[in-house]
Amino acid sequence: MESDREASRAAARAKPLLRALAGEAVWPPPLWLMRQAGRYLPEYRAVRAQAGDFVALCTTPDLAAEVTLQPVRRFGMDAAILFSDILILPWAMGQPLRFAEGEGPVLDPPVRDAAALAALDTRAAVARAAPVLETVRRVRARLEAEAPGVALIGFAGAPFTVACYMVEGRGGGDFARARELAYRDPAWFGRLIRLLAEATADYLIAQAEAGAEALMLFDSWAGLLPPSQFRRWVIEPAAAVARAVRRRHPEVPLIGFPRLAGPMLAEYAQRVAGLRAVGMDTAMDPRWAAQAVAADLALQGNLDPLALVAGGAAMEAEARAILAAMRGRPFVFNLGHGVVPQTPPEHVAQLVRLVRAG
Ligand code: 1CP
Repeated sequence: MESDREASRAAARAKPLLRALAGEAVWPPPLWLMRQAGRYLPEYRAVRAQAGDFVALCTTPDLAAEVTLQPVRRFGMDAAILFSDILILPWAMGQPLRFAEGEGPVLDPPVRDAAALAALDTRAAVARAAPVLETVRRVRARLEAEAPGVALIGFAGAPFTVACYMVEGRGGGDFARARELAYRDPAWFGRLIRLLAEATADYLIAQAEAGAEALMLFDSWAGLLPPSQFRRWVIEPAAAVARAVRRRHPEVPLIGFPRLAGPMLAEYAQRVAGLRAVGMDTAMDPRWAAQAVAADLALQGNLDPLALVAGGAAMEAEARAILAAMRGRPFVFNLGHGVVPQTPPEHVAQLVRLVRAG
């Protein structure tokens, strides 16, 4: 038993991603890509066709575990990210979700009043998400057996971004209705945000207990907010989620990603206590982030997904500039946003070779 425990501690120490998140300037840096599983991979499209719809894929542990592992197998990434979606949590709280072909996610009916809020069942959410937690267990077991240096990342959407989709009922726009409601009825919007912060913390804690070794909070639409609203709806809820997760699992590092935060990234990194890393989006200057964010916090990012589509010398120059800006500090190489469907898989392999060469 004791030697088992020591072996697992040694394995954790040997995982480059976990070392970087613990504040070590691992070089060459660990690497994974947001949306590394997805339509740009033929093996993903094959499983997706087998699953039928996207929610079925996310809630069928065999298939979700398989697509989670595909990019790790093909490219040798340092992390697997659970294959799921940020909208699985509202779905698990009882808001019907579908992914219409070519149309993106639809949450119908939208949540816009007190009655809709009261109808959400936050207590049942973790139980309804059981298939996702089973995927976490299976992926972790497979990684331990087949790729012991690879860490498993669990995730959730941050309350503001998830609230945007719940209020609007769909993606694709600028979430004007949700942002207006936040001004018009902050008491109501605040109740939705608080409810989401609690459910998100419970959901992340459950993922950690199922075997996730790091957790990421995606706030994709944080950059739509002015500073006053950013503090209230992005920083405060992230701090509440981080506090709750840390109380239960101080050993599991949390990565925050307030996309398009611009200079507010510095305040976010400073005020969300307990974060181990912050994500840089495509628009962020890594040289600015390196001086704006504490030296013991890891930075993650931020190659333009379209440079990855282009590949070749242009991509290499962009990736090298990021590496040069990050050298000497804890860093995780990633994109500034998710891999897009038109990305040639060979360009991902080219990027992995370049980053591995340091
Ligand atoms: O196969 C398909 O057609 C579905 C496409 C797809 C995929 C592969 C969607 C629909 N979601 C996902 C997986 C996904 N989503 C992951 C899996 C792990 C990985 O990274 O490999 C993750 C982490 C997400 C997170 C997610 N979903 C975010 C946050 C990150 C980001 O991209 O900003 C957001 C905003 C969503 C919502 C969503 N889900 C899917 C789409 C097309 C969208 C965006 C809708 C919009 O335009 O607003």
